[in-house]
Amino acid sequence: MNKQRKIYYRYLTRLSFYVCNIITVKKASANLGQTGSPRFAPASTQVAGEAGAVNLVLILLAVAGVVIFILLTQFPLQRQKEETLYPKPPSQAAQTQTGSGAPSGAHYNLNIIGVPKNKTADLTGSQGHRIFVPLEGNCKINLSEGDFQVLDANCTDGPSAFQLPNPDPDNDGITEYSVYARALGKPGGKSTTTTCATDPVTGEEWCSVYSMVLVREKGKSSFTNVSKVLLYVYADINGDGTLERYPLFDAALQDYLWNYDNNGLKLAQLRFYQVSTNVNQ
Ligand SMILES: [Ca+2]
Ligand SMILES: [Ca+2]
Repeated sequence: MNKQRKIYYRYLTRLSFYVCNIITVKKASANLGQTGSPRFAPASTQVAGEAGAVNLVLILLAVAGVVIFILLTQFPLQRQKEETLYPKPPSQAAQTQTGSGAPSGAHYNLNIIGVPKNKTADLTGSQGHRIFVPLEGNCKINLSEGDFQVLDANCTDGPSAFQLPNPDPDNDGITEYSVYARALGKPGGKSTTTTCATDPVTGEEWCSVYSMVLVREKGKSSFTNVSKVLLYVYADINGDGTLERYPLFDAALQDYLWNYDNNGLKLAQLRFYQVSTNVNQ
């Protein structure tokens, strides 16, 4: 029981005590009138009747007092408690997104920067969060399992390398993390990224039937969830007419990579968030 409520109950008890006291005093005075003046029987009956009426009024007042006290004390207390526990509705807090279309919160950022053919990529001042790709043409970003890290930032002189965690070790379609992407830079560019891997038995390379297509339109660019496209290979590997789904680093395939096909996109921005995505939907 909290302090405020204790005070209310103390006042309530005190009020009841006063009411009882008044009733007792009234009853006593009525009895006194009856015993002290036996000759005035009609008068004492009148006093007793008045005392009864006063008692009824006092009891009604006491009941009303109790009801008012309950209304005053209980409801403000409950409301205050709820406000303290939930400053924001939980559903609203969970769904909070930034204006960019990506979730809020900590994330790993990776910039894929398009470099014109006659320019060389400046690899100095690296913070390890970008990969240089040809502004026009194809490039392979080899993927390996581990903490988020750029292992080879230059994709203009051959394949580059990126490391990222296993997105769905049990392959139930619920990812361990999510990846969001958006196109930035001068309007007009476009890139297509496809996840591919090699069958260790036949040596055949399989590419997912889904690709991430980023187009730089004019104006504000928003993030979209590309987890299904960048973290899985969907292909009919056994030839039964149904697509198989393999998350990155599934043992059924090997040498996972992103095939980056650039058509003038200056900057593709990827963000990895510690939230899951259900790719079954
Ligand atoms: Ca999973
Ligand atoms: Ca199949």
